[in-house]
Amino acid sequence: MDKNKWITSAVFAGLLAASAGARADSRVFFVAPKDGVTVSNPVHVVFGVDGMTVAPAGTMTEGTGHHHLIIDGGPVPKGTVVPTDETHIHYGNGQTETDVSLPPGDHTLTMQFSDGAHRSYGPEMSQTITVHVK
Ligand SMILES: [Cu+2]
Repeated sequence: MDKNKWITSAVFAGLLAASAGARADSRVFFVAPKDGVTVSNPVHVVFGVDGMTVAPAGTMTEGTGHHHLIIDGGPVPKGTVVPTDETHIHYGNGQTETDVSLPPGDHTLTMQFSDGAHRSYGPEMSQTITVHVK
């Protein structure tokens, strides 16, 4: 009985440690575009964040990070470095808005907040929306 209680406590402590990267009340969200809208190129994207601070890549201060836009992908697992390619765009100067051109049709846009070394804060610091490009 005592042993089980200790294990439960250890697991709980581990969960707390694992979530230390982002505060529980932090989130990111698309200010624009809105989920489900029809847009035309160039698509103006505005990134929002609550509970953390945008800082240029290389800044390793706790509670800071920068935005990434992932086209037709999904969130990057916590602790994994966000790839750099045509569908994973880094805003390492601390930009909070951008214009992108997308092929006509339906696309998902995922924003992912990551630390100064581009390590993802995980799905809880991401948001995915769908847009229809004319
Ligand atoms: Cu990055």
